[in-house]
Amino acid sequence: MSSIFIDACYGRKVPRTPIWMMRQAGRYLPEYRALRIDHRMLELCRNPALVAEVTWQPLRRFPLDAAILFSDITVPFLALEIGFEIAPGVGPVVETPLRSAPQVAALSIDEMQGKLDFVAQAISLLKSELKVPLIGFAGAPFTLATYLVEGKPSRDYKTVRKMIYSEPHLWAALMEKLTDVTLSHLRIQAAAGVDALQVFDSWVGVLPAATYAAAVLPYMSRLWKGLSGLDIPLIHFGVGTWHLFPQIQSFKPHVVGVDSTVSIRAAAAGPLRDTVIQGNLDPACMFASQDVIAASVRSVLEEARGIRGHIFNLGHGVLPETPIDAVSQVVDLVHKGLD
Ligand code: 1CP
Repeated sequence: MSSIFIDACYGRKVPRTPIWMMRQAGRYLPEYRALRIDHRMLELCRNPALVAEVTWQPLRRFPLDAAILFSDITVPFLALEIGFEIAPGVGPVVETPLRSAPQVAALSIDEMQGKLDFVAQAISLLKSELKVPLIGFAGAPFTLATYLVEGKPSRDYKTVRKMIYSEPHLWAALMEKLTDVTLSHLRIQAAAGVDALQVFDSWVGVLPAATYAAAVLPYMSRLWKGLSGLDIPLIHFGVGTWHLFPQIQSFKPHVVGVDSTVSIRAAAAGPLRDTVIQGNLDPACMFASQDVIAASVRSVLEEARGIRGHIFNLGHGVLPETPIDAVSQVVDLVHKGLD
């Protein structure tokens, strides 16, 4: 498949900037909300035909340059037999938060592949029909740990941060297991035929650089080494990670996704000079007038003008209730490019 998205991931010259949006499937689409009336979120994720349908929904409306598999970073918890649900309007909620050595020791990562067969089936269905690349994804070990240890979405990740400093052996044991979980989750998707993989370390930006170096980087380096045999581009994404860019660049992702607070130009001239950059329109701007949206898109494109490689995206996911016309306008503007 020839694709400007894949070419851009490898830093090859492309005729225009490719675009896709994190959370391009989801609650801002009425056809998604309609499906959710009869199906819980995890039920959608486990049903290959419904996964394919939801993945397709944004592509029927907008000429996006890539699709992203509809799933969630917590889906491997199903294979680990961790009791959890995805609570509407909240996010992942774990029945018994994981905070002790016996709980970590009891996590069984055997036979993940068999238990996540529905993921591979959904990918096969999609690959037979999609005309654009399909991005698979997984949560990075730290971000998975935030849900398992805190037990629910958090603002400050206090329990996790306390564990890192006070119980380094427990933390290391948990990260070892979760690195294997992330590796399996990604390998299953690669074997089923996805064209690129994105690793979401969404919340790791809360850690100081020295803590990341000691408590996260060794596992991310092992993860990236474990993926090096795959012949597809690998994307890293995290929020608020400017201070971590040198360490993130050290394991050599093909692409680094950046949030809306990052100056793409400054990152490309400094700590991300060796990678392609993905981002970073503020998703909130899509609630404004057409003029404001146009100026905001232009500003991202101008920041990225002349850098090694750029994939247009938002700084984080599409917000629920984003006007559909705004999404459409952004895609069209990026396709037209700067004059
Ligand atoms: O319908 C609903 O109520 C469910 C809302 C929802 C959706 C649509 C959740 C719960 N997850 C998803 C899908 C999802 N999750 C995708 C779909 C593919 C796409 O179109 O992009 C992806 C890529 C994810 C990945 C994900 N899940 C991340 C990483 C991306 C990010 O936003 O940083 C994270 C952190 C999660 C956890 C999660 N799952 C759901 C929510 C609301 C959350 C975040 C909770 C929190 O704030 O901590």
